[in-house]
Amino acid sequence: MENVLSVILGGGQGSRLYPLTRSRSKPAVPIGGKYRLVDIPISNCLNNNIRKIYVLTQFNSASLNRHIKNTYSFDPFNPGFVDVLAAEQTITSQKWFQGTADAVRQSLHHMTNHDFDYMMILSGDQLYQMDFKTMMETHISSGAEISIATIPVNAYDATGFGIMKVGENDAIETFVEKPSADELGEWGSEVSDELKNEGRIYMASMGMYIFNRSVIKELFDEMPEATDFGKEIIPSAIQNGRKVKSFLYDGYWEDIGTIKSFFEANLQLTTAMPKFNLYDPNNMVYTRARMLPASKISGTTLERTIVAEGSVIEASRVEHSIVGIRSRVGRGTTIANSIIMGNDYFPRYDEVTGKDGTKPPMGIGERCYIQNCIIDKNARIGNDVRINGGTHLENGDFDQYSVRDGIVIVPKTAVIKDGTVI
Ligand code: ADQ
Ligand code: ADP
Repeated sequence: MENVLSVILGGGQGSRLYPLTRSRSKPAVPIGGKYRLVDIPISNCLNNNIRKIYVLTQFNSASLNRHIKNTYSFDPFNPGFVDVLAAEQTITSQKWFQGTADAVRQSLHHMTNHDFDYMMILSGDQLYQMDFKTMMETHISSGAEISIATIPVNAYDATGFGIMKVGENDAIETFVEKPSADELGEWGSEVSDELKNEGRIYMASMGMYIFNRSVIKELFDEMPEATDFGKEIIPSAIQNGRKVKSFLYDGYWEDIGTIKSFFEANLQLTTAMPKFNLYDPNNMVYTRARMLPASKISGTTLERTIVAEGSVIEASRVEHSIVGIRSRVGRGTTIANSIIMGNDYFPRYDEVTGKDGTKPPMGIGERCYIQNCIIDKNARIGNDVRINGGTHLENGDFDQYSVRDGIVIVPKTAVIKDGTVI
């Protein structure tokens, strides 16, 4: 895999994950109590021995740069790099990344100095553990110019993906980006009885591509106006007779680009046997090694809950929830179906003891009830606060919180005063 360079598409405006992306770029969004979204594709690369990695992002956030700098270091005996490339103005381009292909096109001049034969393009908002080595071997042995990782999906999901028709020897014959429900009829494929019974007859692109080095450059030259892989580059490459192959994947893979899918994928991690395995020594998920004390828990019943390090929990009950690094939860509080992202630093002693007195300390106060909620980092939730998320709440952005699909999001550093009811 030494001759593979990997490019992680870190996101455009990040509007679907707003307000989690209000003050950080999408790859820096915290997940699983102690990781960041970008740790997933980077870990997949490192576990497959891909060690030249670029993360493309629309805006340069301090927390992303800090996280990458403090987490991924290599040495002369095992060389490699993880570099963030943010949209930048140059003599030839004054614009932000206009789409996925445009992001790669605008960043290409940084990459061509490196020695590589294949470019692997990955999305920054997916949860999976995948064997890239087999995909690479299949790409080479089939003589493909482009390979696309493929997963069978049902009709409901199919309209949100690039859908393809696959012929003999896994050759992709046609490709349409996000077909409408009316168009779907003609896009089904012949699949096994098991998949047919599940209704998964549509071959969807996972947004992961391998391009031969020369091919990506040629395609950009042939289509100078194209800005998107799914909408333009891939369908045209197929039409122009390029050898484009499908690599069928049958493991766990989840798109986590929306608040709802992000929320559900996080809470899935709390089940006894999660589909995404954080305990697999052969598929480690790497993140920043922080020097944090172990968590301290007192008088709390914990059910299906992940508690990250550095936390002090005195709640009555926490259930089906993720409690992130350096969290603080006061006495008598109940938390259910929620993600508490934790804090970036430990609050000062006088804040926690209330001697400061200006606003509630960072963390969650006493006697609160919190359900169906995402509480971002450094938020201050006072005492006797009641947040009961659910579909009875309307979507919207309010003073100190937002609602998406019944999930209440308290953004980073927001303050919810004592006694508030949402
Ligand atoms: P989408 O995920 O809808 O479909 P898109 O929104 O373009 O496609 O995002 C792909 C990835 O690139 C995401 O990680 C996104 O954050 C990132 N990205 C988007 N715009 C970017 C920009 N301007 N700069 C940097 N990064 C950017 C794609 C394919 C489909 C396929 C699905 C699978 O187009 O064919 O089915 O992925 O999820
Ligand atoms: P982590 O990876 O542990 O989440 P980050 O580096 O993203 O950490 O965030 C920690 C941030 O919090 C750093 O920028 C750090 O300087 C900042 N920080 C630490 N202590 C304080 C403080 N007392 N007040 C404000 N910010 C702080």
